[in-house]
Amino acid sequence: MNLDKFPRYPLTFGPSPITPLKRLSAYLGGDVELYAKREDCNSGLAFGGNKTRKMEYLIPEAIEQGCDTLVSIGGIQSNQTRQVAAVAAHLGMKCILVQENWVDYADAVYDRVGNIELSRIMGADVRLDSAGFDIGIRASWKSAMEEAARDGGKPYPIPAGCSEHPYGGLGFVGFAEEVRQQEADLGFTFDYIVVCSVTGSTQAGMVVGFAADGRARRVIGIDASAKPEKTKAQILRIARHTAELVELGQEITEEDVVLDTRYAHPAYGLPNDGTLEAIRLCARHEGVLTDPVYEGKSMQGMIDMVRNGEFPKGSKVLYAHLGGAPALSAYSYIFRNG
Ligand code: 1AC
Repeated sequence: MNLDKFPRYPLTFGPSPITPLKRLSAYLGGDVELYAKREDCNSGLAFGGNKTRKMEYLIPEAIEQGCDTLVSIGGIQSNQTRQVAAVAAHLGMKCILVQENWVDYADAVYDRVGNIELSRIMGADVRLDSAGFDIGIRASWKSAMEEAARDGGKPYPIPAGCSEHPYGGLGFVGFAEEVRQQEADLGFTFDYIVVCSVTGSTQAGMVVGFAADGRARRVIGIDASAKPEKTKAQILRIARHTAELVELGQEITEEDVVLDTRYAHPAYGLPNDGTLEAIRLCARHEGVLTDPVYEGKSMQGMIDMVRNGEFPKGSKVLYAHLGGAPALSAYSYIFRNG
């Protein structure tokens, strides 16, 4: 496997920390040891997150092409768009963000606080669009690109979640390499890696990265899109493409993409009772914040699987915290009593 041939522009602090979730593990019976890899504090750029790691492999091309405007898309409370706004500000570029109405949720300040507030503070040109949830390439995003070019700019396209970008999977191949180095220091290896999936390139990169040591199927994706067929197909497609890019030397099969569909209900961006219980449990046992859109659902999945005995006794499970917590204030009504 050869990831090093791709240029990388540093946007993160370096390897993100791995911390034990000791009190949560004990609360759940102590048969499974839970750890978290903290992509939610991987960078000083507006709290960082998984997309900041991915952009390290996109930005060299944007710079090389002389681009002056990053153009991206997501839902109103998109983490992707907040991280693109931060990277653009950091590099002295302009930023256009199309923010679609992906979530049928009406907290009074949903479009004013959290991620979208931060993007506006960082100077992004935020454009609200009434279109609903879809992880594919969108007409509104293409026209934002065309408009930027018509205005004399040189736009660089960064699709939702960085996922449809040809290099969108590389960052999380690097994540797997990083985990292997950290495992050498820790003196043990993780049996399972739990990750939230929506647009797919985070899990796709991990599948490729962990395929290198036979652990592709130990990456347990927790679907949060509530449209799992599309998400799974996208993960597989991106993983296969990424495997070719890094010369993995083995085929990625459908069975290598494990996507658990039990926790996404009722819809993308909307928590169920189990999501809220998981958010509170993790916050109250560990002081670690997760959100109703992404990490609350993967936390819910991991907790439920421990409770059901789905991880063999003695397993070490690594939870990938991708950094969705800045959306929490947009759900303030749900948490008005804690
Ligand atoms: C859905 C890509 C996604 C975001 O934050 O916009 N994770």
